[in-house]
Order: sequence, then C-alpha cells, then structure tokens
Amino acid sequence: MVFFRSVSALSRLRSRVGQQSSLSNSVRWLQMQSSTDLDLKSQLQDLIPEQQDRLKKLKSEHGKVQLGNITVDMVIGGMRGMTGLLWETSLLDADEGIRFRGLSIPECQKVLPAAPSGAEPLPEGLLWLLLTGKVPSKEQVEALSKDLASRAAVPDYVYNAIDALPSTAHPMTQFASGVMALQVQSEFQKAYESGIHKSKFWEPTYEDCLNLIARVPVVAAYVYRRMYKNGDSIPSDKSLDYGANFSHMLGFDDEKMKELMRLYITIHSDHEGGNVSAHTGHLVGSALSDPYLSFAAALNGLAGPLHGLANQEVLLWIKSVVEECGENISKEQLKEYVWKTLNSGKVVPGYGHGVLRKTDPRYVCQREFALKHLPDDPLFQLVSKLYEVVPPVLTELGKVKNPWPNVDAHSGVLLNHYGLTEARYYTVLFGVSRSLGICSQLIWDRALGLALERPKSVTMDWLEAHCKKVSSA
Ligand code: NMX
Ligand code: MLT
Repeated sequence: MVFFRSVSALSRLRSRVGQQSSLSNSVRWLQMQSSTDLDLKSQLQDLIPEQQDRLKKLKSEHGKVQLGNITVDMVIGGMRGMTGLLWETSLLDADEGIRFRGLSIPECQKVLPAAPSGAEPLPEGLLWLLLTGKVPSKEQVEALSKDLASRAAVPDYVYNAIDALPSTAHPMTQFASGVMALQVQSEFQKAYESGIHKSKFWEPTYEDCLNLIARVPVVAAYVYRRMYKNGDSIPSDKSLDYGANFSHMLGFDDEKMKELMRLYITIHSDHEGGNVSAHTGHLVGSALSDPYLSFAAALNGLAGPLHGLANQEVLLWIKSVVEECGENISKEQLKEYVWKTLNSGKVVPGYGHGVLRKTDPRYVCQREFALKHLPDDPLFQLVSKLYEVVPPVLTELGKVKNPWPNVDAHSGVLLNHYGLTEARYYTVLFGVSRSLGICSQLIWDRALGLALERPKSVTMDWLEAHCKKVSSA
C-alpha cells in the first residue's frame, strides 16, 4: 500500500508546492523506495493482498456512504456525472485532465524512463506504473520490454482470420477480428475450464494481458501492411522498445516517428473507467470473459465516431477543408466552414468531451511535440488556427458543454507529417495503446474480485410514474 499512497502523496505535494524541484526530489525518494525487483508479476503478487484488505475495509466500514444523487437527466443522458465504477489505474479531473496513478502527463514525461536517444516516456514504463502505482527504474522498464518482446509471437491462424476479410474492410474490423482470433490461446479460459480457484483468477489474467499487449502491435502492423503496403509485412525487431518496434513494423524507422509513437501510446493508454472502450472492457470482463474477449469488445466501442474513430474523422475533415479552401484559409473562411459542418447536422470532430471542461492535456502535449519537431507543417498550422476558431463557434451554438479540443484534434496531423497518411487506420493506433490501460485494470478487477456489472434499468413508464409520485409527495 505504501507505494499507492506515495504516488498520490507525490501528486498532492506537487499541486501544493507546484515546483519542479520538489517534484524531482519526491520522485527520487519514490524511486529509492521502489523495489529493485525486475519481475513485474512478483511485484503484483506482493501488492495484491494489501489492496484486497483495503477494499474489504472500505466495504465494511463505509459501504453505505452516499456518493451523490441520481437524476432523471443522468438516466436519460448517458449516465453523465454518475459515479458508478471502481477504476484504479487513472483518474480524470474535468479541468486538469488525466492522471495515471496520480501523475499528470507532464509529470510522466519527467519521471518515466525514456529511450536512450529520446525524451518521451517509454510505454513499458507507463504500463509498469499503471499496474503497480510505482515509477519504474530503467532496469525494470528494460526487463518488461524484453518480457513483452518474448511474448509477441502470433499464430498463423490469426493472420488467416484477418485474410478472410476483404482488404477493404475497415482497419478496426480487421484489428478486432485479429484480437478475437488471438483468444484461442487464452490462459484464463483454459484455467477456468480446469477449475481454477477464484483467488487465483488474476494469474492467468495477467498472462493473457501481457501476451495480448505484446501481440496487438504485431496484429495491428499486419493489418496496416496488408491494406496499404501490398501485404509486405515487416518482422519485429526484438532489440527495439515497444513503441519503436511498432513504428518499425508499420514501416516507419525515422527516430522522430518512433518518439511520436512512444508518446502516442503513453497518452492514449487510459482515461479512467467510464469512457466507452474502458467501460466496455470492464463490463465484459466482469462476466469473467477472458481479456481477449473483453478487449475485442472494447475495440468495437472505440471504433465509434464519437469515441476513438474521431481521430480518423478529424484528419478527413481537415483534408476536406484544405481541398475546398486551400491550406492558407483565413480565420473567417474557417469559421464559415465550421458553421457549414454544424448546419449540416454533423459534429466538429476532435472538439468537446463527456467529462473534460478545458483543453485536453493530451492535446497540449501533442501541440508541444509539434512545436518542437514540426512547427512549419501546414496542417499543424491549420490545427492551431482551428484552436482559435472552433471554441467560440461551439460556445455560440449554446449547447456544447466543452468547446475545447480533445486528444483526437491533434494526433492525425502528427502521424500525417511522418508519412502515416491513411486516416482510416488511426483508430487502430488508439486501440493498441488502450490495451495497456484496459488490461492493467482487468488484472486488478480479477485480483480484487470485483463484481459482475449489472446496473438497474427502467422504462419511460416507470420514470413518469416515479416522478408523479415524487411531485405529489
Ligand atoms: N460539435 C458539434 N456539436 C457538439 C460537439 C461538437 N464537437 N460536442 C458536443 N456537441 C453537441 C452534442 O452533440 C449535444 O447536442 P444534442 O443536444 O443536439 O444532442 C450537445 O452539444 C451537448 O453535448 P455535450 O454534453 O457537450 O457532450 P456529450 O458529453 O454529450 O458528448 C462528445 C461528448 C465527445 C461525444 C461530443 O463532444 C462530440 O460529439 N464531439 C465530437 C466527436 C469527438 O471528438 N469525439 C472524441 C472524444 C474523445 N475520444 O477520443 O473519445
Ligand atoms: C478517451 O480517451 O477515452 C476519451 O477521451 C473519451 C472519454 O474519456 O470519455
């Protein structure tokens, strides 16, 4: 428990003092407290009993404490603002944005190990943090990187399952089908069939999750090469880290693209539990469906245009702006184009959010990456112009709760700059990254013995009758 506490203590300390020097002192302290154990699974083994006791105590001492009121608006309005899920790996603040185990994105960029040639966090380090609540050492990250590389073999029937689909099928359909085919090797399913005791559920879940995280980049790269590079697959390079190897298998060996991929995978990994993909993964997992079944379901949610598909929609929309008005479009023309989109009954992709009420820090760090590496890119300049034009228009519309950009408003122009121009593929990258967050939580779901998810639903008749009763009381 000391480490979970220490990460949130670190963030409290950081927001109180707000100074870089105190952060690095605290992190040094944290790392000194960290075990030198290189084996992630044995670290989890040590942490689980403390967390189980903590949950038991919460339940027995505070189980009846109220967390808020449920209104009719919430029931009709997609449960917005309704607290109803336990999700340990990250927490979203409407104004500050995401914190992974208590650490904001800039904090992760400072404290998580980077590649020798790079500055952005290695996704393996983020995975370690999500799973344990501890900032890993370089050695721990290297060990996890090697472990993942050793688990990455994908059986031929997975490729055959993808090949059974037309190559014109949406990349998310091909990717999710590949993940379903990976399920054949589920350790959890095997263990369950042979009668494993429930106290041990987390162990085969851990194996499935690490295997899945290791294999999804291989499947995703296969889909990309099949669709856009005549099926000319590139074998994995085990000497590379997770992000760099994924970039390599896609066919992008530029060092900057590898850095972008590390940043991309880190920031898209987790966004607390209520977003459509995370919630779906958790819901399906709560039926004791194994991690492959749960994650494939999550991907199908991610493939919706109001969720992860928005990154595809943003680049296509930006390209349509350029096609119609040119790259040097004025702010006035851009404003007209935004109104035209809204008036034709469409959303402006990449803007708005179900929880956030300020600019998404994932947008901010991508903007910083662009300012550092591609300040003169014309599409980046258009994205910057949109940041000035769109929020006032959405505010004028009068109903949008958050007029500011989200993560998807920026990712496409960065990928496009380095040559990954096929926008329909972008949500697959989001999916690869999200495996880190959803799988980390699935391991904790099983370790904590979390319950089958089964909320109550009601009909309009029921709501009307209830409201009548309340107003006449
Ligand atoms: N463009 C046009 N209308 C919008 C937008 C937008 N970007 N954002 C919200 N609205 C509308 C929304 O459709 C709703 O209209 P109506 O009452 O007619 O149904 C109204 O404003 C109120 O919606 P909110 O309460 O502000 O937003 P909500 O929580 O319902 O939805 C999103 C959140 C993210 C679905 C919404 O902002 C949206 O559709 N954004 C564009 C798509 C997008 O970028 N999605 C990616 C989100 C991040 N991710 O990766 O998942
Ligand atoms: C996400 O990363 O899942 C999106 O920002 C959507 C959300 O959090 O609701």
